[in-house]
Amino acid sequence: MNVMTPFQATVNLQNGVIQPAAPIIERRLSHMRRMYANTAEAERILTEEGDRLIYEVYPADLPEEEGHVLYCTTIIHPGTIGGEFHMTKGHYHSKRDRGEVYMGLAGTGGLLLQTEDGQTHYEPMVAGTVAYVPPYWAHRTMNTGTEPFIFFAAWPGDAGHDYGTIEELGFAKLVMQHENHAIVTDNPKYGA
Ligand code: S6P
Ligand code: ZN
Repeated sequence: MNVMTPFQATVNLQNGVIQPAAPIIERRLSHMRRMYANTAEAERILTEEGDRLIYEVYPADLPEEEGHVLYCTTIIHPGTIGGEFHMTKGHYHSKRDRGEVYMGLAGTGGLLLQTEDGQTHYEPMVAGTVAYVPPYWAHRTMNTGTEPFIFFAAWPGDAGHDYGTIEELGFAKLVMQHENHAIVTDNPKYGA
């Protein structure tokens, strides 16, 4: 039996920084240039404006093993690409029957979910929203506001991440800016 020493960490509720944490993960537009529906606009931004920082993840330094509960914060910076809100790559868990809990800490955002049998769902999130990702649902978050959107996540240590399925197929829905709010539209390229 491998007994870990208990510990605590601090989450800064204003900027999402966890201390102590493992090395920060940065996701820039170049890491997800084909994930935005308007790929021509993504390429234009990369060429003319540079490689935008879309989001950052502060992961807890924990073993990715059955029995542990992993956690992190995610900070999605505000902005749009061709009207589509800045978002995470999104993934299924490799073990599809592993769920997850999200809690909004600051800003305004959304959680887009879908199943492999074609169900889709959208939950708006603000500070204090606890959003549950049940087993079998792919999940992607987006910043639908004008300030950084920050949330905390906790999930089973053996869940794993399957990014390839989303990279290949995308999400069936897009979360777009329409005047001053978010609307969920069909992804014209989904399944194409
Ligand atoms: C992990 C959990 C989140 C995301 C993070 C970044 O299971 O769902 O911590 O990893 O929000 O999103 P992504 O899709 O790049 O992992
Ligand atoms: Zn997840």
